Amino acid sequence: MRLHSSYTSPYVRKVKILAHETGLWDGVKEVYTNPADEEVLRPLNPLGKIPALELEGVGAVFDSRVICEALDRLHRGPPRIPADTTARLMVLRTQALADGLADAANLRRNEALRPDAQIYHPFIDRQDLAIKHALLALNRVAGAWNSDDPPLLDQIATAAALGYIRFRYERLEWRAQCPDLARWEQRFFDRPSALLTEPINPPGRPPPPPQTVPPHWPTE
Ligand SMILES: N[C@@H](CCC(=O)N[C@@H](CS)C(=O)NCC(=O)O)C(=O)O
Repeated sequence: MRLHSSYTSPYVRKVKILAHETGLWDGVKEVYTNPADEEVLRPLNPLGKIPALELEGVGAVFDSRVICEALDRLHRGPPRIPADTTARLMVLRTQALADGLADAANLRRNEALRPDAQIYHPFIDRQDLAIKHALLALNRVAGAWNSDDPPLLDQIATAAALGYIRFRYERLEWRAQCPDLARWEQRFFDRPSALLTEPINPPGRPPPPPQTVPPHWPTE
């Protein structure tokens, strides 16, 4: 399996954590692919996004949700997306929430990195609201997560999104409002699968410029 990957993507990290947790990582060849590389990525994923996984007998699989579904069928341990309908929908719902948190964080960052005069502040405010309410909603489910059980895809997706918030918005103060999520975070990020997949600034590239609109926790 070849995984087209990057150093910072939360969606790539979700796939990588799942592969580590399920013992599949040794069978994955990670290839750092620049999404702007039209020749490599576009034929695999017409959307030009990573992650994309090249899978024998299937071809390229994308996006991260489909890749996780594929990986969950390839290992022999307990499934990380439950078969039972209710449990499955609950896990997939939380995955969608966590992915949406990553989406909002990503969109906000791209907007905030524009030149000052071009930034559309209502768009940033809207993403900040999504970030706040996604974190509060994840806090409501995190209280029931037991760290002794193998993590399901809801926890894995949450770790990937939260890891992105930690990486890009270190100064965002969310933990006091989300104590259950903060407690779970402390335990999950000690797992080897989390430690081995920490995002880093791409080697050899200058660090990203500071954001002109600092992240904030909306009061409304
Ligand atoms: N829903 C997709 C999101 C993937 C995504 O947005 N990837 C970003 C990197 S974090 C990307 O490749 N962006 C490049 C582009 O849009 O040109 C997934 O879960 O895989």
